[in-house]
Amino acid sequence: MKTFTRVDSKFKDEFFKYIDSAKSILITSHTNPDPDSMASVLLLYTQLKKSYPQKHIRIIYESENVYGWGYFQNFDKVEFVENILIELHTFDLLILVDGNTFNRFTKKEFIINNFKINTVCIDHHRSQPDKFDLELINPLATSTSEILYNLLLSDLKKIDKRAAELALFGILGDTGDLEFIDSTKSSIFPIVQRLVNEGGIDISFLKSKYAAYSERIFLVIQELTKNSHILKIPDWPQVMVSLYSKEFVLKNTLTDSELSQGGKIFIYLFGRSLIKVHWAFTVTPRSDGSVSLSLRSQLEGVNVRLFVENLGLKGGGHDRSAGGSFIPSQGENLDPNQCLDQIISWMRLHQPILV
Ligand SMILES: [Mn+2]
Repeated sequence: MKTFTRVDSKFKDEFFKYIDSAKSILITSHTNPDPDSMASVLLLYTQLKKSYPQKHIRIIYESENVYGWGYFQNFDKVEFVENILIELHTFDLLILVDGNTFNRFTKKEFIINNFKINTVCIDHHRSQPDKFDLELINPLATSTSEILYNLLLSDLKKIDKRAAELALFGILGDTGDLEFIDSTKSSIFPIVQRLVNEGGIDISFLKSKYAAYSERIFLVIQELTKNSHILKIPDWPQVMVSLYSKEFVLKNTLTDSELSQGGKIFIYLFGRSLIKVHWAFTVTPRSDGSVSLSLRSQLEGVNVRLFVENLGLKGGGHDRSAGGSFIPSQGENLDPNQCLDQIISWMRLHQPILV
């Protein structure tokens, strides 16, 4: 096992040794992909295919289909499956991006050592990583896309438009359109400058290609706004919470992906800006019977990554942006209101850990 925290020539040598010796490569990332996850798998695929056109490379997510990102190069190559483990034994190299534990890309229990496969991880999360043959984890990077820029694009004489768009898609996603940046992350600005210049990119035009939302998603945002309330629990910073009932989801035949998208827009718009309310989360019933949380926080709010981990949910993320799920036992259909009650009871018994 070799561990790196930054892209240097040693890491590049190691990385391309694995690529050179692999006959078939599986690129994957966490379930319910966000922009950085999707940008990372596409960027990796696109650049590797340019250098190794003959190699068998596939992008597979164990996730429900995702719509709305078809503008990006090679999005049509992304496969969404129910059980990625069925595919796993047909590859000799697994590259996991934007996640650093095996349970981020599959919900199934499995032991990686039972597969004859090399493993590479490229990520920027702070959570405790699993063991990979080669890993590069840099929690100071704004995004996995930034790391992949350094690995695949920074040495190029000129970055082509489609690759620049991908890298920018991921960076904008994980920085909240360049909002969540402090002095530890400001080295992203010259990268953004180069991507915008060489890609000839107008950011608002690019965003119109992937961030526009449908009336159905607007319905989700309206429902969340209507149902939102502020929770005041002793010792805890006030939190904005919103949820919707299973009846609302069924009546409007909303898909998991529409609920996620609406939830993210709601929390992005309203979750961190209310005076004296520094964190927020949404509670969402899912088609597989689970209930998922999406959480955002800011300074003076709660560390939402640790909140999810300490609550014992499946999931993870960053200190100020995380997600997690209550997993039902076989055949069970969890109720969002009961899950929220469970969270509130837990909060009453525990002390908050702030950002
Ligand atoms: Mn990321």
